[in-house]
Amino acid sequence: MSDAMPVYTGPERILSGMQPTGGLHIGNYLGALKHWVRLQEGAADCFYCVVDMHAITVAHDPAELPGRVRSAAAAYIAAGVDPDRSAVFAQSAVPAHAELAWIFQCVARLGWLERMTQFKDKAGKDAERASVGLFTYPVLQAADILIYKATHVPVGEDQKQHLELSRDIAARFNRDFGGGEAVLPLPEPVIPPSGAGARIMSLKDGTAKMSKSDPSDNSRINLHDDADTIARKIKKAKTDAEPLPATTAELDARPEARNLVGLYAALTGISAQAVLDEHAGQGFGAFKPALAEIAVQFIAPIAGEYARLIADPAEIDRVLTRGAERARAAADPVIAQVRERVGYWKA
Ligand code: AQP
Repeated sequence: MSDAMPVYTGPERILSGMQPTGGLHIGNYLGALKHWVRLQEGAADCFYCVVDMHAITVAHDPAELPGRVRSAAAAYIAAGVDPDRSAVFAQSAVPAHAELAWIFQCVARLGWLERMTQFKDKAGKDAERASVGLFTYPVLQAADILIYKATHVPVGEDQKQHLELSRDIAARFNRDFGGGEAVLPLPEPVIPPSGAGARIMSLKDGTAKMSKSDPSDNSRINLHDDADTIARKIKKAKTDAEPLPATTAELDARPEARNLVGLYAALTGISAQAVLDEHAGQGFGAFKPALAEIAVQFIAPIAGEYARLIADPAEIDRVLTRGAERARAAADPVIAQVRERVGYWKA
């Protein structure tokens, strides 16, 4: 669907979230969190939620979920999110997300959802047995964004398709219920340029993205890993027998080598070509310890702050309570306007 006129004129707002499906990893940081931190320096209000409603679309242990929400919130803050500036909260603490998601389920078309590749990846071979929630997940994601009329959404490259769906839903809502007005913005993804951490791959398979819910902890570097664990995981990372080449083009057929070079580049803020300029000709026996040293230096302050924060769950709960109050105050007028636009009864 094209971006129909008229144009949204409301203020800039930032929204993003992560699922509490496991400890956050370096891919989550480089693809998203790093940019959350940068964006909170600007003038726009930032809303950073822990999307626990998304986490229940797959099998989960109810006894563990609250702790995982606290863990994700602690990781956000350890990575540099400032809860005095940005609203940090649990998605389920703001019921308007769910209310708007239902309305959007009636706006989105089945064909749009059927094209979503992440559902196919996550549902696997037995899609018939996947929850309906996993299928409609991108609709809830659109509600997460648009309940705050967020204009910008910092995410990794893997989320680009979902963001396009959010834009389609907003455009369709405006067309059907806007009465000539752009009630909802068409949110823009804020995606790091490729090579800068947009997509970090698994340490065990250079063709699969690094993921919290990968059953193997050795596939990822967690933001809470200690130095020995990081060094061990990098040492065990899958590679090939060739030395590093002189040009990035020569990495194209070597996904694992490309991933480790990309990780080095993202952690040091230099280009992949600059990494090769420094390390071409080296085997992984030499490159891996160099990468491990960089990764340890990078993670250590985040892991230290995370350990301090997670030791005080009551303080994390206070942050989440304050964040939810702020989020509800922003969501309430939007859901009231949307209810009125779709014609819900009101006494
Ligand atoms: N490997 C990655 N490289 C770059 N960015 C990534 N993100 C996730 N993995 C990578 C970004 O981090 C945010 C987290 O999104 P999410 O929690 O909703 O779930 P996800 O994208 O499915 O992330 P995971 O880690 O793979 O979790 P699970 O295993 O639970 O599905 C998003 O902005 C994403 O782009």
